[in-house]
Parts: sequence; C-alpha cells; structure tokens
Amino acid sequence: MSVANWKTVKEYEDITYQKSDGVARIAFNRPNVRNAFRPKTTSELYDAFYDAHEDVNIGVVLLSAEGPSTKDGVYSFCSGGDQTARGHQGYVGDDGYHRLNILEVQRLIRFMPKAVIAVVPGWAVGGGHSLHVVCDLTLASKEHAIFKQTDADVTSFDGGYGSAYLAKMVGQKKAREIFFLGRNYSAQEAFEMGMVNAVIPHDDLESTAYEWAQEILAKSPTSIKMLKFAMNLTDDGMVGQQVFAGEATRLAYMTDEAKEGRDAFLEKRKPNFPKKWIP
Ligand code: S0N
Repeated sequence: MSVANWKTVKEYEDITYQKSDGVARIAFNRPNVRNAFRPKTTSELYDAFYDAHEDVNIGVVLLSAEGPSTKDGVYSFCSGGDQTARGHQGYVGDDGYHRLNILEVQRLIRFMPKAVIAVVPGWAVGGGHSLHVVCDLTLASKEHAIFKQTDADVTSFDGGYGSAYLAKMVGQKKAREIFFLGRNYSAQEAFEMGMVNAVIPHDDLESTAYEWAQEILAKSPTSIKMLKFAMNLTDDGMVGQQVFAGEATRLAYMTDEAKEGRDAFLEKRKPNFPKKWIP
C-alpha cells in the first residue's frame, strides 16, 4: 500500500493544491460555507486543473475538500455557487464582472487526458453535485457524504452535464426526481443508483482515493486517455469527436507514412507512401 507524501504546489485562497507521486490533489477550502465556490474559487480551480493537465508526471487528479467546518464540524465536498456572490446577472467576481466560469472547470475535467476522481467527504450539493457528476469516478464517505440538488430551489441551474449527463448515469426518472424534489441521498443510495463508485469509511476516504489513483497509474497512459475520450465521445457530439480524433491524429504522426508526408514536403518532392491498405 503506497502512502501519499503530499507537497503543496501553490498557495491559493479558496483551494489547496498538492502533488504526490503522479497524483494531484485539488481541494475546496471554504469549509465554513460548505465549500461553496465564488468566481475566485473557480478561477483558482481552473489554474490548478490546468497545471495538472499540463504536467506530464501527473496521471490522476483527485478533486476533494478540506474540512470539516470549524463552526459546526460538518463535512462538505462543495455546496455549489456561493449565493452571496450572486448579483442580478449571475455570480460576480472581484473585478465586478459576472462569471459563469465553473463551466470552464467542468470542461477541463471532462477533456483532461487523465482520470479525475471526486472524493466526497460530505455535502455534494447544487453545482458541487454537478462537479462530482462530471468527474470520471466518485468515492464517497459512508458516514458523511450527502448528495442533493438544490438548483431548482435557488434558480441557479445546470442544464448541461450536471443534469443531462446525470440522467445518462442514473436514468431519466431518477435524475428528474433528484432535480425536481431536491431530496438528500446517502452515499449508499448514490452508489445504488450508479453515480458513486464506492462507499468508503470516512477515515479511509483519502487513502482509498490515493490507492485507486495508484492503481490507475499502473495502467497504460495512452489506454486510459483513449478510453476516457471514447466513453465521452457519444455524449459530447462534435467536440467529443474532435478530442478523440485529435489523439488519433497524434498516433498517426508516429507512423512512417506521416514521416514520409512531412519529409516529401520539406524536400520538395512527391511523397512515396508505402502502398499497403491494411484492413
Ligand atoms: C449545503 C447545504 C445543504 C448544507 O446545509 P447545512 O448543513 O444545514 O448548513 P447551512 O447552515 O445551510 O450552511 C452552513 C453555512 O454555509 C453557508 N452556505 C452553505 N451553502 C452556501 C452557498 N452555496 N453559498 C453561500 N453560502 C453557503 C450558509 O449560509 C451557512 O452560513 P452561516 O454559518 O453564516 O449561516 C445548504 O447549506 C444549502 O442548501 N446550501 C445552498 C446550496 C445551493 O443552493 N447552491 C447553489 C446551487 N446552484 C449552483 O450551484 C449553480 C452552479 C453554477 O454556478 C452554474 C451551473 C450551470 C451553469 C452556470 C452556472 C453558474 O452560474 O456559474
């Protein structure tokens, strides 16, 4: 069993960001507001996820949360958009502009060529619920994780992955129940409906997530990347095709044919491709 040796990568205000042996851990750090995200939080998340995306030594990202709240000891993964940051046109950043940049974070998670695991120690609510949905895998605290959708209570709703993709995951009837009734679901209930991979005793949650990450790291990186993009493709339309096809092009660059095409152009001659149409 490998034990994490986390090293802080960069100091942020609203999140923590660490790495250990091929694994990045990005964690919400506003536990006193149930880890709600404001525009600053999402900018920081984007920055950290982009760093993990670009780091060739990182193969798995854990999206987790610090806590519990010092006010009342309650654990939270994320309670979605910070309602105190909402103006008349949406969530307002420090620069006074209205931002919807949680969707950019979702896309980075979705299109990152590495596995992203949601590690849910407590409340996963609203946009926080949507974030766990968009992650590749979800591990949840047996004792403290609660899944809930309040989007329709506060008129701040995710009509993308958070709802439509959730419906593909748990089925149409269940997804509509989750959004239309806004009830609480335990980790076990979330597991039974197919949106949680494993229910883990709370004290073992982080170490189990790290072990799952290490298991994934032992696999072929190209296979993990291509499988993730293949499973995304049918739900992501032309963008899904673009992401998958980009990797096909990358593999094609590695062939003798690609070398000949490039060399022929640079040498100002006709290409002499191998005349084999392998079925
Ligand atoms: C999480 C809940 C269920 C926890 O209940 P509990 O344990 O009873 O705690 P509370 O006493 O309610 O909360 C403790 C303290 O934390 C503050 N707080 C909690 N959540 C938030 C929040 N989201 N924003 C701001 N503050 C929050 C409480 O106010 C309390 O503070 P004190 O101690 O000072 O009283 C419960 O708290 C709850 O239901 N929270 C609200 C959940 C919610 O409705 N979230 C928003 C849902 N919508 C989204 O997230 C939309 C996402 C989004 O951004 C988006 C999506 C798609 C397209 C675009 C966008 C976009 O707009 O960017």
